[in-house]
Amino acid sequence: MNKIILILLVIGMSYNVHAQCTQTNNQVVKCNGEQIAGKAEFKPLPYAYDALEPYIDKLTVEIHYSKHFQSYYNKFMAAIKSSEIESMSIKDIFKNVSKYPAAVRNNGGGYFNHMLYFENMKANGGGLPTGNLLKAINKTFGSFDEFKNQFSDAGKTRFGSGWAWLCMDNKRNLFICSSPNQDNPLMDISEKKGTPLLVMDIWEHAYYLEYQNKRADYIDAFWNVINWDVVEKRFMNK
Ligand code: MN3
Repeated sequence: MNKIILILLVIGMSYNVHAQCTQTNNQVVKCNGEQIAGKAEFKPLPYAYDALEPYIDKLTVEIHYSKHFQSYYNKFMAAIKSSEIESMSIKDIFKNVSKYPAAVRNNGGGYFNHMLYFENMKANGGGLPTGNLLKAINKTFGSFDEFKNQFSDAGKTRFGSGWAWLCMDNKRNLFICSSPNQDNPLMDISEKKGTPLLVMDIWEHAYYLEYQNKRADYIDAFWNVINWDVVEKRFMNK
Protein backbone atom coordinates (compact mmCIF):
# COMPACT_ATOMS: atom_id res chain seq x y z
CA MET A 1 0.00 0.00 0.00
CA ASN A 2 2.80 2.38 0.96
CA LYS A 3 4.51 1.66 -2.34
CA ILE A 4 1.41 2.73 -4.26
CA ILE A 5 1.22 5.97 -2.29
CA LEU A 6 4.90 6.56 -2.96
CA ILE A 7 4.45 5.98 -6.71
CA LEU A 8 1.46 8.33 -6.80
CA LEU A 9 3.50 10.91 -4.90
CA VAL A 10 6.40 10.68 -7.38
CA ILE A 11 4.01 10.94 -10.35
CA GLY A 12 2.36 13.94 -8.72
CA MET A 13 5.70 15.64 -8.08
CA SER A 14 6.99 15.08 -11.61
CA TYR A 15 3.70 16.40 -12.99
CA ASN A 16 4.20 19.60 -11.01
CA VAL A 17 7.77 19.92 -12.25
CA HIS A 18 6.50 19.84 -15.84
CA ALA A 19 3.94 22.60 -15.23
CA GLN A 20 6.06 25.71 -15.79
CA CYS A 21 4.28 28.31 -13.70
CA THR A 22 5.42 31.92 -13.47
CA GLN A 23 4.76 34.09 -10.45
CA THR A 24 4.17 37.80 -10.05
CA ASN A 25 3.90 39.17 -6.49
CA ASN A 26 3.86 35.58 -5.19
CA GLN A 27 0.82 34.75 -7.29
CA VAL A 28 0.82 32.18 -10.08
CA VAL A 29 -0.44 34.00 -13.16
CA LYS A 30 0.67 31.67 -15.96
CA CYS A 31 1.29 27.93 -16.26
CA ASN A 32 2.93 26.49 -19.39
CA GLY A 33 2.68 29.94 -20.95
CA GLU A 34 -1.09 30.09 -20.57
CA GLN A 35 -2.96 32.77 -18.64
CA ILE A 36 -4.71 31.50 -15.50
CA ALA A 37 -8.33 32.64 -15.76
CA GLY A 38 -8.74 33.90 -12.20
CA LYS A 39 -5.57 36.01 -12.52
CA ALA A 40 -6.49 37.63 -15.82
CA GLU A 41 -6.00 41.38 -15.79
CA PHE A 42 -7.77 44.28 -17.41
CA LYS A 43 -4.84 46.21 -18.83
CA PRO A 44 -4.88 49.80 -20.07
CA LEU A 45 -5.29 50.29 -23.82
CA PRO A 46 -1.74 50.37 -25.29
CA TYR A 47 -2.57 53.48 -27.38
CA ALA A 48 -4.70 56.63 -27.02
CA TYR A 49 -8.45 56.44 -27.64
CA ASP A 50 -8.03 58.68 -30.69
CA ALA A 51 -5.02 56.77 -32.10
CA LEU A 52 -7.08 54.89 -34.68
CA GLU A 53 -8.69 57.98 -36.20
CA PRO A 54 -9.87 58.68 -38.83
CA TYR A 55 -10.64 54.97 -39.32
CA ILE A 56 -12.17 54.24 -35.92
CA ASP A 57 -13.29 57.30 -33.98
CA LYS A 58 -12.22 58.22 -30.46
CA LEU A 59 -15.62 57.91 -28.79
CA THR A 60 -16.21 54.45 -30.27
CA VAL A 61 -12.82 53.20 -29.04
CA GLU A 62 -13.35 54.79 -25.62
CA ILE A 63 -16.82 53.29 -25.06
CA HIS A 64 -15.82 49.97 -26.62
CA TYR A 65 -12.73 49.59 -24.43
CA SER A 66 -13.72 51.20 -21.15
CA LYS A 67 -17.36 50.06 -21.07
CA HIS A 68 -18.00 46.99 -23.24
CA PHE A 69 -14.64 45.26 -22.81
CA GLN A 70 -14.41 46.18 -19.11
CA SER A 71 -17.90 44.82 -18.53
CA TYR A 72 -17.06 41.45 -20.15
CA TYR A 73 -13.97 41.26 -17.96
CA ASN A 74 -15.90 42.05 -14.76
CA LYS A 75 -18.65 39.55 -15.57
CA PHE A 76 -16.14 36.84 -16.53
CA MET A 77 -14.31 37.26 -13.23
CA ALA A 78 -17.63 37.10 -11.38
CA ALA A 79 -18.70 33.99 -13.33
CA ILE A 80 -15.58 31.98 -12.42
CA LYS A 81 -15.02 33.32 -8.90
CA SER A 82 -14.64 30.57 -6.29
CA SER A 83 -15.33 27.86 -8.86
CA GLU A 84 -13.03 25.02 -9.91
CA ILE A 85 -12.28 26.68 -13.24
CA GLU A 86 -10.81 29.82 -11.62
CA SER A 87 -7.37 28.19 -11.52
CA MET A 88 -7.54 26.77 -15.06
CA SER A 89 -6.05 28.47 -18.09
CA ILE A 90 -8.52 30.42 -20.22
CA LYS A 91 -7.66 28.19 -23.19
CA ASP A 92 -8.43 25.03 -21.20
CA ILE A 93 -11.77 26.51 -20.16
CA PHE A 94 -12.59 27.21 -23.82
CA LYS A 95 -11.72 23.61 -24.75
CA ASN A 96 -14.68 22.44 -22.62
CA VAL A 97 -16.76 25.60 -22.55
CA SER A 98 -19.98 23.73 -23.39
CA LYS A 99 -19.82 22.13 -19.92
CA TYR A 100 -19.87 25.45 -18.06
CA PRO A 101 -22.56 28.09 -17.50
CA ALA A 102 -23.45 30.34 -20.44
CA ALA A 103 -22.00 33.31 -18.51
CA VAL A 104 -18.54 31.72 -18.79
CA ARG A 105 -18.85 31.22 -22.57
CA ASN A 106 -20.30 34.69 -23.24
CA ASN A 107 -18.13 36.75 -20.90
CA GLY A 108 -14.97 34.63 -21.20
CA GLY A 109 -15.23 34.95 -24.97
CA GLY A 110 -16.07 38.64 -24.61
CA TYR A 111 -12.98 39.23 -22.50
CA PHE A 112 -10.57 37.15 -24.59
CA ASN A 113 -11.79 38.23 -28.04
CA HIS A 114 -11.62 41.94 -27.18
CA MET A 115 -8.11 41.52 -25.76
CA LEU A 116 -6.96 40.07 -29.10
CA TYR A 117 -8.87 42.68 -31.12
CA PHE A 118 -7.50 45.77 -29.38
CA GLU A 119 -4.02 44.22 -29.37
CA ASN A 120 -4.05 43.62 -33.13
CA MET A 121 -4.68 47.29 -33.95
CA LYS A 122 -2.43 50.36 -33.74
CA ALA A 123 -1.99 53.92 -34.99
CA ASN A 124 -0.54 54.06 -38.50
CA GLY A 125 -1.17 50.36 -38.95
CA GLY A 126 -2.21 48.47 -42.04
CA GLY A 127 -0.03 47.72 -45.03
CA LEU A 128 1.20 44.20 -45.54
CA PRO A 129 2.48 41.53 -43.19
CA THR A 130 6.03 40.36 -43.86
CA GLY A 131 8.15 37.23 -43.70
CA ASN A 132 6.68 33.81 -43.03
CA LEU A 133 3.16 35.09 -42.40
CA LEU A 134 3.00 36.79 -45.81
CA LYS A 135 4.38 33.64 -47.42
CA ALA A 136 1.71 31.53 -45.68
CA ILE A 137 -1.05 33.95 -46.73
CA ASN A 138 0.10 33.90 -50.36
CA LYS A 139 0.38 30.12 -50.32
CA THR A 140 -3.08 29.60 -48.79
CA PHE A 141 -5.11 32.31 -50.54
CA GLY A 142 -3.10 32.93 -53.73
CA SER A 143 -2.45 36.60 -52.93
CA PHE A 144 -2.82 39.13 -50.13
CA ASP A 145 -5.69 40.81 -52.00
CA GLU A 146 -7.57 37.53 -52.23
CA PHE A 147 -7.03 36.96 -48.50
CA LYS A 148 -8.30 40.49 -47.84
CA ASN A 149 -11.44 39.83 -49.90
CA GLN A 150 -12.20 36.56 -48.15
CA PHE A 151 -11.59 37.94 -44.64
CA SER A 152 -13.73 41.01 -45.41
CA ASP A 153 -16.50 38.78 -46.75
CA ALA A 154 -16.42 36.69 -43.55
CA GLY A 155 -17.15 39.91 -41.65
CA LYS A 156 -19.75 41.23 -44.09
CA THR A 157 -21.73 37.99 -44.30
CA ARG A 158 -21.83 37.10 -40.60
CA PHE A 159 -25.49 37.58 -39.67
CA GLY A 160 -26.02 39.62 -36.50
CA SER A 161 -23.20 40.20 -34.03
CA GLY A 162 -19.92 38.32 -34.06
CA TRP A 163 -16.33 38.16 -35.15
CA ALA A 164 -14.19 37.47 -38.24
CA TRP A 165 -11.01 35.43 -37.76
CA LEU A 166 -7.78 34.46 -39.46
CA CYS A 167 -6.64 31.31 -37.70
CA MET A 168 -4.13 28.51 -37.90
CA ASP A 169 -5.02 24.85 -37.40
CA ASN A 170 -2.76 22.38 -35.57
CA LYS A 171 -0.83 21.71 -38.80
CA ARG A 172 -0.15 25.45 -39.13
CA ASN A 173 -2.54 25.78 -42.09
CA LEU A 174 -4.28 29.16 -42.27
CA PHE A 175 -8.03 29.49 -42.55
CA ILE A 176 -10.68 32.21 -42.31
CA CYS A 177 -13.89 31.84 -40.35
CA SER A 178 -16.46 33.85 -38.43
CA SER A 179 -18.25 33.22 -35.16
CA PRO A 180 -21.52 34.46 -33.64
CA ASN A 181 -21.89 36.38 -30.36
CA GLN A 182 -18.70 36.07 -28.27
CA ASP A 183 -17.73 32.59 -29.45
CA ASN A 184 -14.23 31.93 -30.78
CA PRO A 185 -12.29 29.16 -32.58
CA LEU A 186 -10.68 27.94 -29.34
CA MET A 187 -14.08 26.82 -28.02
CA ASP A 188 -15.35 23.25 -28.25
CA ILE A 189 -18.65 24.53 -29.66
CA SER A 190 -16.89 26.23 -32.59
CA GLU A 191 -17.55 24.89 -36.09
CA LYS A 192 -13.93 25.51 -37.07
CA LYS A 193 -11.20 25.17 -34.44
CA GLY A 194 -7.79 26.78 -34.44
CA THR A 195 -5.46 29.39 -32.98
CA PRO A 196 -6.61 32.99 -33.57
CA LEU A 197 -4.10 35.21 -35.41
CA LEU A 198 -6.13 38.22 -36.58
CA VAL A 199 -9.55 39.14 -35.28
CA MET A 200 -12.11 41.79 -36.24
CA ASP A 201 -15.07 42.75 -34.05
CA ILE A 202 -18.23 43.08 -36.14
CA TRP A 203 -20.69 43.89 -33.39
CA GLU A 204 -22.48 47.17 -34.13
CA HIS A 205 -20.93 48.74 -31.01
CA ALA A 206 -17.54 48.49 -32.82
CA TYR A 207 -18.59 50.92 -35.58
CA TYR A 208 -22.13 52.29 -35.25
CA LEU A 209 -21.32 55.87 -34.08
CA GLU A 210 -19.16 56.54 -37.14
CA TYR A 211 -20.54 54.16 -39.75
CA GLN A 212 -24.15 53.47 -38.63
CA ASN A 213 -25.56 50.69 -40.85
CA LYS A 214 -22.52 50.67 -43.17
CA ARG A 215 -20.64 47.69 -41.77
CA ALA A 216 -18.76 47.26 -45.07
CA ASP A 217 -17.21 50.75 -44.70
CA TYR A 218 -15.95 49.90 -41.20
CA ILE A 219 -14.47 46.65 -42.56
CA ASP A 220 -12.68 48.56 -45.35
CA ALA A 221 -11.32 51.01 -42.76
CA PHE A 222 -10.13 48.21 -40.46
CA TRP A 223 -7.33 47.32 -42.93
CA ASN A 224 -5.67 50.66 -42.09
CA VAL A 225 -5.28 49.96 -38.38
CA ILE A 226 -4.05 46.35 -38.31
CA ASN A 227 -0.93 45.76 -36.23
CA TRP A 228 0.77 43.10 -38.36
CA ASP A 229 3.69 42.82 -35.91
CA VAL A 230 1.32 41.38 -33.31
CA VAL A 231 -0.34 39.05 -35.84
CA GLU A 232 3.08 37.81 -37.00
CA LYS A 233 4.13 37.19 -33.40
CA ARG A 234 1.02 35.07 -32.81
CA PHE A 235 1.81 33.13 -35.98
CA MET A 236 5.46 32.51 -35.04
CA ASN A 237 4.78 31.65 -31.39
CA LYS A 238 2.88 28.50 -32.22
MN1 MN3 B 1 -16.91 44.50 -29.08
